[in-house]
Amino acid sequence: MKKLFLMGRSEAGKTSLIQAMNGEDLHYLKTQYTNLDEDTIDTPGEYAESKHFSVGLACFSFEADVVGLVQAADEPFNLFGCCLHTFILRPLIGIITKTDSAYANVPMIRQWMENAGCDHIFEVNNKTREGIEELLAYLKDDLPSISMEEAIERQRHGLSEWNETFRNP
Ligand SMILES: Nc1nc2c(ncn2[C@@H]2O[C@H](COP(=O)(O)OP(=O)(O)O)[C@@H](O)[C@H]2O)c(=O)[nH]1
Ligand SMILES: [Mg+2]
Repeated sequence: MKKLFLMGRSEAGKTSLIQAMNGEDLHYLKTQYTNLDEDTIDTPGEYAESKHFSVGLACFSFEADVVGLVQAADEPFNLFGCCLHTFILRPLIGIITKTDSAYANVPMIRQWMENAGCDHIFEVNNKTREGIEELLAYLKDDLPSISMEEAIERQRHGLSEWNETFRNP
């Protein structure tokens, strides 16, 4: 299973997403500090909201296999800039929560996530667990491990280490 690191503003639904992935009923828990468990890393939204702390997110991401950008479908503004994937040395995926919200604007959040450079975008409702199976299916397998030489070769071609389309010449 790929280890998933979650980042996003407070109330985006990160902690609830972990509860939904674990098959638990949602129960509100303020995230006071970074929580690590076997398959996930949950961070307080305040990290994403402060320019001083946000650098820490890049550091935590090194502990993970995949970085999940979490944004609720009814978020009124975007905290994350374009090409976010360029300073994170992990695959970046987008997870849109609260798709059930009366104020949901999924196409707008998708656009933000595409601009950020997300490889895959998942839409979930943590309350009903809709969309959770698709996310779990993506996370199911470990990332293929490659040798140092192969990693250097991919970097030489300007490709990410996990790029599936790369073939050795
Ligand atoms: N309607 C709806 N509410 C959600 C969903 N996910 C989370 N919430 C609610 O949003 C609030 C904030 O969720 P939380 O997981 O603590 O956000 P975090 O700050 O990103 O960890 C809680 O009251 C959750 O019950 C969802 O998919 N749909
Ligand atoms: Mg939380």
